[in-house]
Amino acid sequence: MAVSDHVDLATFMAGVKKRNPGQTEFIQAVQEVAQDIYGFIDDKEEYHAAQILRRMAEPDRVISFRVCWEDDNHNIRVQRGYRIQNNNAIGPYKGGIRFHPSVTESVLKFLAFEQTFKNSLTGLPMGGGKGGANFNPRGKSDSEVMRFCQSFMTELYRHIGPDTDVPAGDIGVGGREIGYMFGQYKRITNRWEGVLTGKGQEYGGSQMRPEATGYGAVYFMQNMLKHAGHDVEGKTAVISGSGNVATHAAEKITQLGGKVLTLSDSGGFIHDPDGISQEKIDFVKQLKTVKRGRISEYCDEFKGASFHEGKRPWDVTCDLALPCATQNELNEAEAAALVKNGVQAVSEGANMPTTLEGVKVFHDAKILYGPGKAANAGGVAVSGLEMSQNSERISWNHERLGEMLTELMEGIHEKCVEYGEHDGHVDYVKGANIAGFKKVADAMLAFGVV
Ligand code: NDP
Ligand code: 2IT
Repeated sequence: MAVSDHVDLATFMAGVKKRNPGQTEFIQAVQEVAQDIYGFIDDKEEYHAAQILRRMAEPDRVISFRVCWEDDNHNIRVQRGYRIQNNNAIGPYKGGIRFHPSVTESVLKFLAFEQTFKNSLTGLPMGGGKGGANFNPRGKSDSEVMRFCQSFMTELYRHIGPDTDVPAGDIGVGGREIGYMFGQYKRITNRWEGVLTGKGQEYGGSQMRPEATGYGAVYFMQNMLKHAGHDVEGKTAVISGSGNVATHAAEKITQLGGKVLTLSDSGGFIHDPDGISQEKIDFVKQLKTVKRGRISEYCDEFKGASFHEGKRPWDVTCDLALPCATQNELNEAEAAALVKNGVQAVSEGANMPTTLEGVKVFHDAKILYGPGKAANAGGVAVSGLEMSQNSERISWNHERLGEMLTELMEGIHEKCVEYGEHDGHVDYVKGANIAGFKKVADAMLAFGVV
């Protein structure tokens, strides 16, 4: 009989900090999960005895590699690439690839850890992984991006596969980059298979995948509001970011009769009191994915709007807030400003956009707060559907996928309510953490000591 190692939360976290020195984002993500899981497993000795949480917080594999490429001026450039394979208990590793100068092992480990819970919540058979590189696509030519993507895949291909690990997009990785990487994988392996998701419609991509994360985050918000007896219609929304997630979140809020007031990028935010209509959203999509310009250019086009350089949008009074840019973009003071100005619901399109202190402000104020691992799971859920379509060599239509996304987000909301509701209030963080944990943990118990 194994001797139980039933350490308390503080001792557990001290161990995580000691084993991952300086990895602040990773430690933050584990802390946020561990505080809920400790409450849940308090009377469940089997999880302690099998060291389940400790095993989940130790990635199965951290792969790090050199990515060498040549820029347009024939300079040789060297970047660091990664793939973190966190946990494959319930399915192949699955999660995006991020190209951004801020990418470090800590950032990708936090994302792979979060992804494990998120993917479990979808109910689909996907484990958790994440990858990326400290490559900055901004200002690079298409051929530079292509050469970088090809070099990145020249190492990555040996670690992935449709039943092993299936990457997708994330910050700095959209349709263009996925195309270059898929082409290189196919060239090296001579296999056409569903090894990446977020592919173009012409070569096995799923309908609804581009929209899925942003739409899903709004559906999650809609579900939270509905559960509390409210609706999106007629409400004002503040959104950060202006990439894939932000623009599609803005689109769905607008379609549901809400009014979007802001969008942002790393240079600042734009505030449009008239509301960011579909026509304006289309302009932003074109600006960001084709022209690859800055959000400040919005104000040259639409005169009623103002640009706030170097600022984030959380001081703008609103009913709904959707952080859709990056981690730790909403701090304690900003959360307090939102609450003071009467925000009703926050739905996180980004991963861990709110600091631990900010989350506490939302928690104490008892507002409707949907954490990223639940609220933005629509993207990876439709990625899971893309994998199914590729395996079956068929494709489903837009309408069918739209219905499936709606149902998946309802299912995730229900799981959060099941594990997070207490005295008429839903703690969505707790609900998401426990529901996500339980499925992976029970699968790990079934495997014994591996
Ligand atoms: P994009 O690359 O399409 O857009 C990213 C946006 O965030 C840009 O507006 C970018 O501005 C801004 N941004 C990035 N880094 C920073 C920063 N350090 N400070 C301020 N703004 C920043 O990425 P996505 O829309 O795909 O991703 C946004 C978030 O959503 C990320 O947290 C991602 O992990 C998460 N997510 C994405 C999913 C997907 O399917 N794509 C699925 C689930 C979550 P700039 O152009 O100035 O860099
Ligand atoms: O954070 C995320 O869930 C993503 N970037 C999408 C992952 C995926 O595999 O579609």
